[in-house]
Amino acid sequence: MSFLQKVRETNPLIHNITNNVVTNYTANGLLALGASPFMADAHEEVSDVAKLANALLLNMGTLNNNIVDSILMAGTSANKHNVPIVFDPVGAGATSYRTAIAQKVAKKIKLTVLRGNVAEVAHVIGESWSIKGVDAGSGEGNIVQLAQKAAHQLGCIVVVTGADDVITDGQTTYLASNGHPILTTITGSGCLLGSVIAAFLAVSEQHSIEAVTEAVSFYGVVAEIANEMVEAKGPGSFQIEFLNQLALVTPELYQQRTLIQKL
Ligand code: ATP
Ligand code: TZP
Ligand code: MG
Ligand code: MG
Repeated sequence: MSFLQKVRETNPLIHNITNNVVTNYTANGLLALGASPFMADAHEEVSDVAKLANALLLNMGTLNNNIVDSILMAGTSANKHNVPIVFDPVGAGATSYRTAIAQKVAKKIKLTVLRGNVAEVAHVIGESWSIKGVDAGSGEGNIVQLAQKAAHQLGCIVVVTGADDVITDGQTTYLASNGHPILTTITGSGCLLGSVIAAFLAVSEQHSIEAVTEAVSFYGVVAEIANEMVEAKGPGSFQIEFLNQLALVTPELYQQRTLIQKL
Protein backbone atom coordinates (compact mmCIF):
# COMPACT_ATOMS: atom_id res chain seq x y z
CA MET A 1 0.00 0.00 0.00
CA SER A 2 1.33 3.46 -0.88
CA PHE A 3 1.95 6.08 1.78
CA LEU A 4 -0.75 8.17 0.08
CA GLN A 5 -3.31 5.40 0.62
CA LYS A 6 -2.21 5.07 4.25
CA VAL A 7 -2.70 8.79 4.85
CA ARG A 8 -6.20 8.64 3.40
CA GLU A 9 -7.08 5.50 5.35
CA THR A 10 -5.66 6.44 8.74
CA ASN A 11 -6.28 10.20 8.81
CA PRO A 12 -3.16 11.12 10.85
CA LEU A 13 -3.25 14.04 13.29
CA ILE A 14 -0.77 16.74 12.29
CA HIS A 15 0.24 19.40 14.80
CA ASN A 16 1.17 22.62 12.99
CA ILE A 17 2.97 25.60 14.46
CA THR A 18 2.97 27.72 11.35
CA ASN A 19 2.76 31.30 10.15
CA ASN A 20 -0.24 33.59 10.00
CA VAL A 21 -0.05 33.90 6.19
CA VAL A 22 -0.70 30.24 5.45
CA THR A 23 -2.52 28.79 8.47
CA ASN A 24 -5.93 28.48 6.84
CA TYR A 25 -4.60 27.20 3.50
CA THR A 26 -2.45 24.63 5.30
CA ALA A 27 -5.40 23.34 7.34
CA ASN A 28 -7.54 23.05 4.21
CA GLY A 29 -4.72 21.35 2.32
CA LEU A 30 -4.26 18.74 5.03
CA LEU A 31 -8.00 18.08 5.19
CA ALA A 32 -8.16 17.70 1.41
CA LEU A 33 -5.27 15.24 1.53
CA GLY A 34 -7.06 13.16 4.15
CA ALA A 35 -5.12 14.18 7.25
CA SER A 36 -6.37 15.93 10.35
CA PRO A 37 -4.83 19.38 11.02
CA PHE A 38 -4.41 20.85 14.49
CA MET A 39 -3.08 24.41 14.71
CA ALA A 40 -1.85 25.18 18.24
CA ASP A 41 0.92 27.43 19.47
CA ALA A 42 0.06 28.47 23.06
CA HIS A 43 2.91 27.67 25.44
CA GLU A 44 0.39 26.16 27.84
CA GLU A 45 -0.55 23.36 25.42
CA VAL A 46 2.09 22.85 22.72
CA SER A 47 3.89 20.06 24.61
CA ASP A 48 0.64 18.15 25.10
CA VAL A 49 -0.48 18.59 21.49
CA ALA A 50 2.91 17.53 20.10
CA LYS A 51 2.80 14.41 22.29
CA LEU A 52 -0.56 13.25 21.00
CA ALA A 53 0.07 14.14 17.34
CA ASN A 54 1.26 11.68 14.69
CA ALA A 55 3.65 14.31 13.28
CA LEU A 56 4.70 17.90 13.98
CA LEU A 57 5.28 20.74 11.49
CA LEU A 58 7.41 23.67 12.68
CA ASN A 59 7.43 26.76 10.42
CA MET A 60 9.04 30.08 11.32
CA GLY A 61 7.31 32.19 8.62
CA THR A 62 6.02 35.00 10.84
CA LEU A 63 8.59 34.83 13.57
CA ASN A 64 8.55 36.35 17.05
CA ASN A 65 9.97 35.23 20.38
CA ASN A 66 6.66 33.72 21.49
CA ILE A 67 6.65 31.44 18.46
CA VAL A 68 10.31 30.57 18.98
CA ASP A 69 9.48 29.28 22.47
CA SER A 70 6.42 27.41 21.12
CA ILE A 71 8.64 25.76 18.50
CA LEU A 72 11.27 24.72 21.05
CA MET A 73 8.71 23.40 23.55
CA ALA A 74 6.75 21.42 20.94
CA GLY A 75 9.92 20.09 19.34
CA THR A 76 11.31 18.92 22.68
CA SER A 77 8.06 17.11 23.48
CA ALA A 78 7.91 15.50 20.03
CA ASN A 79 11.51 14.29 20.36
CA LYS A 80 10.69 12.75 23.73
CA HIS A 81 7.72 10.84 22.30
CA ASN A 82 9.21 9.82 18.93
CA VAL A 83 6.88 12.06 16.96
CA PRO A 84 8.47 12.96 13.58
CA ILE A 85 9.24 16.64 12.97
CA VAL A 86 9.38 18.67 9.76
CA PHE A 87 11.07 22.08 10.06
CA ASP A 88 10.60 24.86 7.48
CA PRO A 89 13.14 27.64 8.17
CA VAL A 90 11.22 30.29 6.23
CA GLY A 91 13.41 33.28 5.40
CA ALA A 92 16.60 31.93 7.01
CA GLY A 93 19.32 34.18 5.59
CA ALA A 94 16.96 37.12 5.08
CA THR A 95 17.77 38.64 8.49
CA SER A 96 20.33 37.75 11.14
CA TYR A 97 17.44 37.09 13.58
CA ARG A 98 15.91 34.44 11.30
CA THR A 99 19.26 32.82 10.57
CA ALA A 100 20.12 32.62 14.27
CA ILE A 101 16.72 31.14 15.21
CA ALA A 102 16.80 28.60 12.37
CA GLN A 103 20.26 27.44 13.47
CA LYS A 104 19.14 27.30 17.11
CA VAL A 105 16.12 25.13 16.28
CA ALA A 106 18.23 22.81 14.12
CA LYS A 107 20.74 22.46 16.97
CA LYS A 108 18.32 21.97 19.88
CA ILE A 109 15.68 19.82 18.17
CA LYS A 110 16.30 16.46 16.50
CA LEU A 111 14.64 17.03 13.13
CA THR A 112 13.26 14.27 10.94
CA VAL A 113 13.07 16.50 7.86
CA LEU A 114 14.41 19.96 7.05
CA ARG A 115 12.43 21.41 4.09
CA GLY A 116 13.31 24.72 2.49
CA ASN A 117 14.29 26.50 -0.65
CA VAL A 118 17.99 26.34 -1.48
CA ALA A 119 18.87 29.65 0.17
CA GLU A 120 17.13 28.75 3.42
CA VAL A 121 18.82 25.35 3.66
CA ALA A 122 22.21 26.93 2.89
CA HIS A 123 21.83 29.49 5.66
CA VAL A 124 20.75 26.88 8.24
CA ILE A 125 24.14 25.21 7.80
CA GLY A 126 26.12 28.45 7.68
CA GLU A 127 26.64 28.58 3.92
CA SER A 128 25.78 31.61 1.84
CA TRP A 129 23.17 31.86 -0.93
CA SER A 130 21.29 34.91 -2.17
CA ILE A 131 17.80 35.36 -0.77
CA LYS A 132 14.99 37.86 -1.36
CA GLY A 133 12.70 37.96 1.66
CA VAL A 134 11.11 34.51 1.94
CA ASP A 135 11.99 33.59 -1.69
CA ALA A 136 15.22 31.99 -2.89
CA GLY A 137 17.34 34.31 -4.98
CA SER A 138 19.36 33.14 -7.92
CA GLY A 139 22.60 31.57 -6.81
CA GLU A 140 25.38 29.44 -8.06
CA GLY A 141 26.35 26.17 -6.51
CA ASN A 142 25.62 22.49 -6.55
CA ILE A 143 22.20 22.02 -4.96
CA VAL A 144 22.55 18.24 -4.59
CA GLN A 145 25.87 18.59 -2.78
CA LEU A 146 24.46 21.33 -0.57
CA ALA A 147 21.48 19.15 0.40
CA GLN A 148 23.77 16.19 1.15
CA LYS A 149 26.05 18.36 3.26
CA ALA A 150 23.06 19.64 5.23
CA ALA A 151 21.79 16.08 5.76
CA HIS A 152 25.20 15.00 7.14
CA GLN A 153 25.56 18.06 9.31
CA LEU A 154 22.07 17.89 10.80
CA GLY A 155 21.61 14.11 10.79
CA CYS A 156 18.21 14.31 9.13
CA ILE A 157 16.47 14.06 5.76
CA VAL A 158 16.81 17.28 3.79
CA VAL A 159 14.38 18.42 1.09
CA VAL A 160 15.51 21.31 -1.09
CA THR A 161 12.68 22.48 -3.35
CA GLY A 162 12.77 24.46 -6.57
CA ALA A 163 12.19 23.57 -10.23
CA ASP A 164 13.38 20.08 -9.28
CA ASP A 165 13.31 18.82 -5.71
CA VAL A 166 16.23 17.09 -4.01
CA ILE A 167 15.50 14.64 -1.20
CA THR A 168 18.46 13.16 0.65
CA ASP A 169 19.52 11.62 3.94
CA GLY A 170 23.18 12.05 3.00
CA GLN A 171 23.47 8.45 1.70
CA THR A 172 20.47 8.01 -0.56
CA THR A 173 19.46 10.90 -2.81
CA TYR A 174 16.35 11.27 -4.97
CA LEU A 175 15.49 13.91 -7.54
CA ALA A 176 11.75 14.56 -7.95
CA SER A 177 10.87 16.45 -11.13
CA ASN A 178 7.11 16.90 -11.11
CA GLY A 179 5.59 20.29 -10.32
CA HIS A 180 4.74 23.49 -12.14
CA PRO A 181 6.12 27.05 -11.98
CA ILE A 182 2.62 28.33 -11.16
CA LEU A 183 3.31 27.05 -7.61
CA THR A 184 5.62 30.04 -7.17
CA THR A 185 2.76 32.48 -7.85
CA ILE A 186 0.75 31.52 -4.76
CA THR A 187 1.92 32.06 -1.22
CA GLY A 188 2.23 29.06 1.01
CA SER A 189 3.04 26.37 -1.54
CA GLY A 190 6.29 25.60 0.25
CA CYS A 191 4.65 25.85 3.66
CA LEU A 192 1.82 23.45 2.78
CA LEU A 193 4.34 21.03 1.32
CA GLY A 194 5.99 20.83 4.75
CA SER A 195 2.70 19.78 6.32
CA VAL A 196 2.04 17.26 3.54
CA ILE A 197 5.48 15.74 4.17
CA ALA A 198 4.57 15.56 7.87
CA ALA A 199 1.38 13.64 6.99
CA PHE A 200 3.31 11.09 4.92
CA LEU A 201 5.92 10.70 7.69
CA ALA A 202 3.12 10.10 10.17
CA VAL A 203 2.12 6.90 8.36
CA SER A 204 5.70 5.65 7.89
CA GLU A 205 6.82 3.65 10.91
CA GLN A 206 10.50 4.15 10.06
CA HIS A 207 9.97 7.82 9.05
CA SER A 208 11.57 6.78 5.77
CA ILE A 209 13.08 8.84 2.99
CA GLU A 210 10.76 6.95 0.60
CA ALA A 211 7.71 8.36 2.40
CA VAL A 212 9.16 11.87 2.15
CA THR A 213 9.97 11.38 -1.55
CA GLU A 214 6.46 10.13 -2.29
CA ALA A 215 5.02 13.19 -0.52
CA VAL A 216 7.16 15.58 -2.57
CA SER A 217 6.47 13.82 -5.86
CA PHE A 218 2.74 13.51 -5.16
CA TYR A 219 2.61 17.25 -4.44
CA GLY A 220 4.22 17.98 -7.81
CA VAL A 221 1.82 15.69 -9.67
CA VAL A 222 -1.13 17.36 -7.93
CA ALA A 223 0.16 20.77 -9.07
CA GLU A 224 0.48 19.63 -12.69
CA ILE A 225 -3.04 18.22 -12.78
CA ALA A 226 -4.55 21.22 -10.99
CA ASN A 227 -2.94 23.54 -13.54
CA GLU A 228 -4.32 21.46 -16.41
CA MET A 229 -7.80 21.57 -14.87
CA VAL A 230 -7.90 25.38 -14.67
CA GLU A 231 -6.26 25.79 -18.09
CA ALA A 232 -3.96 28.65 -17.11
CA LYS A 233 -6.74 30.83 -15.64
CA GLY A 234 -4.21 32.14 -13.12
CA PRO A 235 -3.09 31.85 -9.51
CA GLY A 236 -6.51 32.32 -7.86
CA SER A 237 -8.19 29.46 -9.70
CA PHE A 238 -5.06 27.33 -9.34
CA GLN A 239 -4.95 27.82 -5.58
CA ILE A 240 -8.47 26.42 -5.18
CA GLU A 241 -8.05 23.66 -7.77
CA PHE A 242 -4.86 22.53 -6.02
CA LEU A 243 -6.94 21.78 -2.91
CA ASN A 244 -9.46 19.87 -5.06
CA GLN A 245 -6.73 17.75 -6.63
CA LEU A 246 -5.05 17.02 -3.27
CA ALA A 247 -8.28 15.16 -2.53
CA LEU A 248 -8.95 13.74 -6.02
CA VAL A 249 -5.64 12.47 -7.43
CA THR A 250 -5.71 8.69 -7.05
CA PRO A 251 -2.72 6.47 -6.25
CA GLU A 252 -3.03 5.07 -9.80
CA LEU A 253 -2.90 8.50 -11.44
CA TYR A 254 0.04 9.41 -9.22
CA GLN A 255 1.87 6.23 -10.32
CA GLN A 256 1.31 7.09 -13.99
CA ARG A 257 2.84 10.55 -13.67
CA THR A 258 5.47 10.42 -10.93
CA LEU A 259 9.02 11.29 -12.03
CA ILE A 260 11.57 10.19 -9.42
CA GLN A 261 15.20 9.52 -10.16
CA LYS A 262 17.65 7.92 -7.72
CA LEU A 263 20.98 9.71 -8.02
P1 ATP B 1 10.27 30.17 -2.40
O1 ATP B 1 9.79 31.12 -1.38
O2 ATP B 1 11.70 30.36 -2.81
O3 ATP B 1 9.33 30.07 -3.58
P2 ATP B 1 8.99 28.00 -1.09
O4 ATP B 1 9.16 27.80 0.35
O5 ATP B 1 7.72 28.63 -1.55
O6 ATP B 1 10.25 28.77 -1.67
P3 ATP B 1 9.31 26.32 -3.32
O7 ATP B 1 10.75 26.06 -3.57
O8 ATP B 1 8.66 27.35 -4.18
O9 ATP B 1 9.11 26.62 -1.78
O10 ATP B 1 8.58 24.91 -3.43
C1 ATP B 1 7.18 24.78 -3.27
C2 ATP B 1 6.68 23.83 -4.35
O11 ATP B 1 6.79 24.48 -5.63
C3 ATP B 1 7.49 22.54 -4.47
O12 ATP B 1 6.59 21.49 -4.75
C4 ATP B 1 8.39 22.77 -5.68
O13 ATP B 1 8.70 21.58 -6.37
C5 ATP B 1 7.51 23.66 -6.53
N1 ATP B 1 8.26 24.54 -7.43
C6 ATP B 1 8.97 25.64 -7.08
N2 ATP B 1 9.52 26.22 -8.17
C7 ATP B 1 9.15 25.47 -9.22
C8 ATP B 1 9.40 25.54 -10.64
N3 ATP B 1 10.15 26.52 -11.16
N4 ATP B 1 8.88 24.58 -11.43
C9 ATP B 1 8.13 23.60 -10.92
N5 ATP B 1 7.83 23.47 -9.59
C10 ATP B 1 8.33 24.39 -8.76
N1 TZP C 1 5.81 36.10 4.69
C1 TZP C 1 6.14 35.50 5.82
S1 TZP C 1 5.75 33.87 5.85
C2 TZP C 1 5.15 33.93 4.27
C3 TZP C 1 5.26 35.25 3.78
C4 TZP C 1 4.81 35.71 2.46
C5 TZP C 1 4.62 32.75 3.57
C6 TZP C 1 5.70 32.06 2.78
O1 TZP C 1 5.17 30.89 2.18
P1 TZP C 1 5.99 30.01 1.13
O2 TZP C 1 5.37 28.68 1.25
O3 TZP C 1 7.41 30.01 1.56
O4 TZP C 1 5.78 30.62 -0.24
MG1 MG D 1 7.43 29.16 -3.59
MG1 MG E 1 8.86 28.90 2.02
